[in-house]
Amino acid sequence: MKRFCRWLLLACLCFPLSGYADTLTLTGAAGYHVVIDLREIDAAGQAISITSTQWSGRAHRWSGMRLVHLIGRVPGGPYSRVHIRALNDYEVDIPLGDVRRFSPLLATRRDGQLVAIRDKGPLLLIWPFDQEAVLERSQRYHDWSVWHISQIGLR
Ligand SMILES: Nc1nc2c(c(=O)[nH]1)N[C@H]1C(S)=C(S)[C@@H](COP(=O)(O)O)O[C@H]1N2
Ligand SMILES: [Mo]
Repeated sequence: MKRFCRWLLLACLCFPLSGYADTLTLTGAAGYHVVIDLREIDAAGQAISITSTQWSGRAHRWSGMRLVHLIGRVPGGPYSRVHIRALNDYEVDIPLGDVRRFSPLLATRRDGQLVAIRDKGPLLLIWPFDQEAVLERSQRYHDWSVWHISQIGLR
């Protein structure tokens, strides 16, 4: 699987103009496993967050879908944590309490444009840093600002 992810990352870096780069795998209890085309998230994507991040000095208009809405679709539970994995094998485990409290955005677009893999796309988790001062002060929300997202699993 790791080898496949590296291959996929390489393929996407080589063909950055081929449009949507990837899919998102969503998993949950009792073997729940769906592969979602990012087009679906983009189409659902009327949620917006205007904020700067640690990687962009200025504020951008991010659009996509609230993570809470996506995980609300997953049957089973109750769940307490969401595990997020990226194309570069980076992974984090976020308590659902933080997700419900700050409602981070699963962003497919920055200022109206799809985000290329070489620009930390195609899917990024954006916390509302400019609206909630506490996020900026705590290192964990920086650590939880995952880009290159490829898998989300509820636990
Ligand atoms: N896909 C992916 N997302 C990631 C990381 C990573 O290595 N890969 N690093 C995380 C960490 S530890 C931090 S602090 C923030 C900011 O990273 P940067 O300042 O190096 O851009 O991105 C987070 N998101
Ligand atoms: Mo970090």
